[in-house]
Amino acid sequence: MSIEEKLIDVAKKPERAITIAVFKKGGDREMSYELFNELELLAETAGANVVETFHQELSRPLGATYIGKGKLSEVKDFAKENKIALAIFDDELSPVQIRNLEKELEIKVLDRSGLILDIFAQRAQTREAKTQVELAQMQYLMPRLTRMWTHLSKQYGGGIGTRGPGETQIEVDRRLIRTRIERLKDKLKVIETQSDQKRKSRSNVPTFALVGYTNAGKSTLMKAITEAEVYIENKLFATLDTTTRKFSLPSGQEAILSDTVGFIRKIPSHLVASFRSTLAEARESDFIIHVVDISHKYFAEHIKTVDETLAKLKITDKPILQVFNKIDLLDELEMVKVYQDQYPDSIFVSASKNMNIETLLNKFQELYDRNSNNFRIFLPYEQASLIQKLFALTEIVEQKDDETGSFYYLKVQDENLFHFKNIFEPFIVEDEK
Ligand SMILES: Nc1nc2c(ncn2[C@@H]2O[C@H](COP(=O)(O)OP(=O)(O)OP(=O)(O)O)[C@@H](O)[C@H]2O)c(=O)[nH]1
Ligand SMILES: [Mg+2]
Repeated sequence: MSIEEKLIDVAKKPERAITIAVFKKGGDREMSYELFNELELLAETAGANVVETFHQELSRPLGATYIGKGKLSEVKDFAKENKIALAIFDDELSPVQIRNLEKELEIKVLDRSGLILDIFAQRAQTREAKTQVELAQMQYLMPRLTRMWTHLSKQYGGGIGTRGPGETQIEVDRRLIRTRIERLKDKLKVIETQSDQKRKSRSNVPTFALVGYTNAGKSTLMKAITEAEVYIENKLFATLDTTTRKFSLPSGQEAILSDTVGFIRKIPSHLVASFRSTLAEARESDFIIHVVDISHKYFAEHIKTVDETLAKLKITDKPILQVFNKIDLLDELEMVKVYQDQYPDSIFVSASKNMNIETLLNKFQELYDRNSNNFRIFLPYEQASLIQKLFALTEIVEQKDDETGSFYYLKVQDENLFHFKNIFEPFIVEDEK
């Protein structure tokens, strides 16, 4: 077994686990609880069986052991009595904290970042996702190598004399990992160039990217809009790879929709950084569709997390549409009206029950029209003299005649925009709902 395999093997979690969090003193206790629940979900997604949860209110986690002495011994006693093999902490722990906690508790310690990385590693399917996860894992492991080694030497009988060779071994391992990190980065560059080329080849088609908190229903919405066979599951991080599909806007304009990996609170920064190429589809798209699970009690927290992650990824200069999903799960449908007043620019749908998908597509159309010099005009027959100009200044996508005149759906190049508006402004039709 190579050292890398050994390291990953050590990080494998056994079955029975406990979760531990620090709640901010004076904070909203109910909300802290609810958000802490997410760690349990993550742990179960990774395959652990969470037997008990512990929390302590502190103004901030302790530098040496995260939680206080008293709490620590309570946790230790519980772990002993209940044959717990793994303690999962709700924040990213420092290498020192991990070392101290493992020494104190005498069971394996995993932090939130390690857990999320583990889930990603289990779920990665394509070469791209696998490479990205491995890169993030290596970067995460690097500063934590000491404790891994301590653990290994303990496991392999260690004892007298292990310290010297152990330290040397760490240096060797560090070098190995550093080389591996460089190799993975090179590999990702190649993959990135390939997908850049693919994207460029369809540069004329407007692209919409679904982003949002994990489990918000992005893939389900993708399926509702494009009938794509995508993987949908009531688990965190069902999707890791980007899928893109063609679909048509109500005007008939061809467009592309992409679905990608979800975000989560306290996502490890290495992971966001190494998923750049997967998220490139969102970064390069024309419009961002932010999907929110409205049935989640703290969806406002989720919105905040997604906004922050988008900012980290520097995706801030695009038109964003917020879509509230799972309205079928609201206790009363009238609640939609209340939320609608709160978020007047958003659309409310149920992706799995196919509710309001048409309204959503009309909104897509509106976004596109507003941002791409696309116009709908109605030209009465008595204005027929203007038709020559219309043909000269625009590209007509669609035309419909009725008794009094013609509807045109058209595209205008930037250089003709001023001239076009000068003449045709009075004939522009807003939205034909
Ligand atoms: N009741 C209800 N459930 C929904 C709706 N949309 C999605 N779901 C369910 O929510 C769960 C998550 O859906 P996904 O589409 O996999 O969510 P996602 O955002 O792609 O999640 P990740 O890929 O994990 O980030 C699944 O169990 C879906 O069936 C909806 O409108 N109503
Ligand atoms: Mg998904």
